[in-house]
Amino acid sequence: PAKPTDGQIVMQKIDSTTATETELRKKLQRPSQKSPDAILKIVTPIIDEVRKGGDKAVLSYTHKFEKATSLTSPVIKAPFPKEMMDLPQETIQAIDISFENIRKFHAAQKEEKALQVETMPGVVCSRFSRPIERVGLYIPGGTAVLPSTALMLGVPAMVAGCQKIVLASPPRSDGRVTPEIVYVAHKIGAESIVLAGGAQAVAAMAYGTESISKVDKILGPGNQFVTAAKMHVSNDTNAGVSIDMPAGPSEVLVIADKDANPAFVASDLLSQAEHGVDSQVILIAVDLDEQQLKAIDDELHKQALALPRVDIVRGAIAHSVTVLVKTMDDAMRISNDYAPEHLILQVKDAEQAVDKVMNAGSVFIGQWTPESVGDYSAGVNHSLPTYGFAKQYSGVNLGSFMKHITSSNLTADGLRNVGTAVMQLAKVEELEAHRRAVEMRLQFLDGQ
Ligand code: HSO
Ligand code: ZN
Repeated sequence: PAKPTDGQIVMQKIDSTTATETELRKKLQRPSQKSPDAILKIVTPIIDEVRKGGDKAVLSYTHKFEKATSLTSPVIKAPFPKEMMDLPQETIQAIDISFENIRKFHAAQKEEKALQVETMPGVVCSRFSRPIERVGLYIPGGTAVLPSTALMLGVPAMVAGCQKIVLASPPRSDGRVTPEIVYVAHKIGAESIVLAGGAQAVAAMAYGTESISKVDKILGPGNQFVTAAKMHVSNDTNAGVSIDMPAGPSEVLVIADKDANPAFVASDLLSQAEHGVDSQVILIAVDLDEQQLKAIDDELHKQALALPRVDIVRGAIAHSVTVLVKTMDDAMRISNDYAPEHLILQVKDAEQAVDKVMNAGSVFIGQWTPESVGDYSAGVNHSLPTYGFAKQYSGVNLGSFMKHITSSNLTADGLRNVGTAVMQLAKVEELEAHRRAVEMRLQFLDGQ
């Protein structure tokens, strides 16, 4: 297999037809994360400080970590001043278009009416949904500003009908929030923007402070400190807060066959690689010959060198890999086992291949669908399960901002029909009050 040579930006290769399962698994392992215990040791005292010290504690962390020493309040409340969202017309338009597409796609996820089933004559079970009342949306700072993440979390929260939407994002060192984020906050009707990042922002929203509203659920991606803090507060029954899903570094898996354009394939791999040195990109090459593989390698190298974030790309590519397979079935099997956050299908019958997708956060079908369209504007959500969690989690969707409530409604006949089963099971469990609650009513009916 080719090794990254001097300066050459190239992915390692593994031939699945000669490698063992174990070798393949090893190559496809995600870059390892710091131990959760080590992170928790750093995060727990910060959470405790915020619980005790409220606004003052949050502010002092922001002074320290964000160097935003001029800041005098850890939060700004709506209505946000116009001058905080001063943006070029093209940016406003881009946000507006994306907002509308995301709104449409998530509005279509609404369940119009309650589900109702008569399980036995006179026994009616229903299920209906209600919005989570207060949500906290974490928008990471770091190496890139991410107003798109504010859209991906904020628009579904708005569509779901959450009454209070709190955004949190680390301010720049001048104490300001990115104007694009303020504009999105304004459009989704956010109540406030917490000017803090990391564990301190998570703790502030989980417990509330004098001026920061407590929320019921915290969503959004973040670094290992944010993730650890989210896990910590969601485990604290006193906080009464839940979270969306465990977050890890971004990843993409591209399946390409002879039909794929090498330049397009390389561009998709690179758009995910530029997110961070810990990102991982996988190419599954279906029955490509030496020349076709080289064409992709050459494109990757050439395009990477022309990128402003080439250094980040180098880091990501160093633990990324090309897997050679013979058939589309092999490709799908490996992909389903890896469970990528993003799956890109640049193959002949891309639409048909979708039927075989078992595990993936979001799928991008065919050569005209780069991942970037989903990252920003198509309408699908970009807050997706990483690190193999696509095996058991869905990405953020309308349902992430709602909960289901069930109800039962029985007539007298309904109770007569189901009562015997209830009484018998209560007897088995030796819960006499349960049994009598039914028996008493049935006797009452008999007496009528
Ligand atoms: N690809 C990222 C989302 C994103 N891309 C935000 C650009 N901005 C999620 O994995
Ligand atoms: Zn992206």
